[in-house]
Amino acid sequence: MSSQRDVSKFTDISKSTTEGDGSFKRKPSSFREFIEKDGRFAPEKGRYHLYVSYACPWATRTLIVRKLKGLEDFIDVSVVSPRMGEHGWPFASADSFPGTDNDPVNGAQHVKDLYLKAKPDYEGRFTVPVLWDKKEGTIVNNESSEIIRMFNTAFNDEISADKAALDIYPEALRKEIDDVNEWVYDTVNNGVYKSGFASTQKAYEAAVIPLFESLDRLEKMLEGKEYLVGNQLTEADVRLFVTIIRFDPVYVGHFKCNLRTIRNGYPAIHLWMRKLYWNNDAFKSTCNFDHIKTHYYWSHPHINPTRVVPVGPIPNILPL
Ligand SMILES: N[C@@H](CCC(=O)N[C@@H](CS)C(=O)NCC(=O)O)C(=O)O
Repeated sequence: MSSQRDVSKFTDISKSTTEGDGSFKRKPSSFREFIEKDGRFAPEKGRYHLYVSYACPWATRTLIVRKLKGLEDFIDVSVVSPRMGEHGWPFASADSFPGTDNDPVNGAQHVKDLYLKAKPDYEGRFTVPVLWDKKEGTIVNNESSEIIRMFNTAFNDEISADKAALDIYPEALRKEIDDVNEWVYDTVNNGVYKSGFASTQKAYEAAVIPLFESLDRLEKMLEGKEYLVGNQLTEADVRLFVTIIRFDPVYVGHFKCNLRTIRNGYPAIHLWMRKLYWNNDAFKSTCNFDHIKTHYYWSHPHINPTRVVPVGPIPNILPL
């Protein structure tokens, strides 16, 4: 399964350009349907398939919530190769990197094939995660922030009572979670990309300074606390974790986010991250440092033309 249309300007990230001022602007996701009871996409066991990369922070959010909510038997997963090349994300059939899957649903060679099957005239980035509906043969949603909201509630009638009771977006904390998410997304989750993809000194500094101001702010928020919002695990923790876990191994070097490291500069964030990782398997089992490091250092030849992957830091994450 592969398309005839030339979509290389969308698949090859080294061909993507920054804005006129050298800054990186992320485009909004295109597929925005929801799994919901009595809706077009009903919460049926085995109906949906999740395509992810272990390397991608946005995709990893969905893997963490899938695991937290015990949805492994409801939604199967395929993991792409971390080496995102000229055709975008490849499946194992196109690049058999260890820990990579074939596509058992569509037989796709690359993630772009899924998008073009769902929408032959699609023009946009071919991103993961992709939540695929086997019944209609289309993409339900490719926006991680919405996929995790669906996973939080859509299957609650089908899963065990303890898993259904776990609510990472509880009514009483929504306002606070939304507020945190907003600045964390802009300056931290996307801030590392804005720093790393900036093509002028000015655009880089305009991203990296606010990034570290936000880390300073998060450090204060997490002092003496287990979780970011309230006294419970919420999606604010999930959304921040995927960036922080990649910080020292990748963003410090590859994206030039090197004012401080998490392990040496932010004791409260560092402890919060390690507790989530070492004490909760949903975080540890969805984290693959080999995929993470290989992806960034290999897939952005405009930033790292030699594709050499640094050996450190050793270890990738310190013990508790
Ligand atoms: N808004 C999307 C962003 C996903 C995204 O940008 N994924 C990156 C990997 S980390 C990707 O697949 N990029 C491929 C490309 O831009 O060609 C989400 O949060 O789900």
